[in-house]
Amino acid sequence: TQGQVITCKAAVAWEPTKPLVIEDVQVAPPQAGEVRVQILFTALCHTDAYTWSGKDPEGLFPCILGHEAAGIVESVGEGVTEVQPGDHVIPCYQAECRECKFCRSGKTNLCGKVRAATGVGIMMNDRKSRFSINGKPIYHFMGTSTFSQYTVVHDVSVAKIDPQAPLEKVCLLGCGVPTGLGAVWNAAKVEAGSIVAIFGLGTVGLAVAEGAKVAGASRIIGIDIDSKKFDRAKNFGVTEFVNPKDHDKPIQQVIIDLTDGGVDYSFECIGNVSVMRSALECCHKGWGTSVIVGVAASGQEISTRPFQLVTGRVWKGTAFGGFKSRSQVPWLVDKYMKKEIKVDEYITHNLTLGEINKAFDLMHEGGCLRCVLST
Ligand code: NAD
Ligand code: AHE
Ligand code: ZN
Repeated sequence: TQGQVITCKAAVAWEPTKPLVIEDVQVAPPQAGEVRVQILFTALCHTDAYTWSGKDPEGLFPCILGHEAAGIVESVGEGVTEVQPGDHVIPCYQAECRECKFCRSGKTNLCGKVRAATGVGIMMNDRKSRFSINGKPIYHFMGTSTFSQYTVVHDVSVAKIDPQAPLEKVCLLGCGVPTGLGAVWNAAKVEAGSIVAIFGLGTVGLAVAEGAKVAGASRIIGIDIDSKKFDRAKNFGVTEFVNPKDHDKPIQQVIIDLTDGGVDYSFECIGNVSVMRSALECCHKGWGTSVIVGVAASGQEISTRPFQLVTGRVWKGTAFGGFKSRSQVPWLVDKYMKKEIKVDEYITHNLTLGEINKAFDLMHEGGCLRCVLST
């Protein structure tokens, strides 16, 4: 198949909110600096649902969504040296070129090399899509488009991993789990003994809990409006639960009262701007740090009294948990193989690519964390 167009099945989002359609899609061969990957397993993340909803200012249609996956390199374009056909890989929506201003700064995991293209659903080389249906181009998404049996990604957007690792599990290391762990380890740098509050106990929030437990946090307070989330969260390290619906007071006041003045670190893992405010304001005066992880819709803005920051609270955010993707995803896979981090426990459902609309429906049910699709 090398050098040839591959026709395969992919789930196409033709329009916001309209059910995805499994189509025969033509996937062009990889050009210079590109890699064609056979996707074997892909999970769904709430960011896919967010873009599908039409609320993502970067959402373009028709497109192939999906960004949490694992597969095998099918072929590589000219000049690609770091991966070869047969390599097991995880596509990385946050690239790492190791050459751009961002990568060289040592201050961020964001990479500038291909971001301008991945934000508008095309490849850098010729500013075109590699996906088409009978000649009509279909946009890429986040530089990954994993809801397809084959995809084309930039070489800076693919991490080579241990071939022994089970792809049906480690696909989760493409987004949600690293995001939560890294929010704790890289963005907040939680110290042993800290008090932590987590708003939202989905996959990302539970991975924050796991990261905080590993970091030695003394109290891990989980906040969710769905009390059904609480039992499971204990297994990920959450020590106390608060449902805002059980209280008349603002949730930040409830947390402040519980913690003698506020928490050391808080994490917003929902994407709700009013919860982001609560998460900041439940932090302790003088040092409390709040990390925004949730993705809020287009047009939404955060606010607080500047006095909150004047008196020492810190507001920050993180993408992919601050992990440098190509360097650190293989390290996370190794940690999973050594049983130092959980992955299997976040997988609550397994379906096929053909059942993707059912998988999106499942996301809105409280019991679902990650649903892994086999392609
Ligand atoms: P999820 O929907 O599984 O989890 C969200 C949780 O928040 C649910 O348990 C829900 O019951 C709870 N919730 C909703 N409204 C609430 C409220 N007002 N107060 C308290 N709890 C509330 O989602 P997820 O997959 O864990 O993702 C969480 C967010 O993180 C999403 O916005 C997603 O887009 C974003 N995300 C960001 C990054 C990043 O790099 N920054 C990476 C992955 C996901
Ligand atoms: N396109 C959205 C922003 C979406 C967003 O913030 N994406 C996160 C990853 S979420 C993964 O589930 C991210 O990495 N952001 C940094 C980046 O470079 O995109 C919008 O609102 O415009
Ligand atoms: Zn995601």
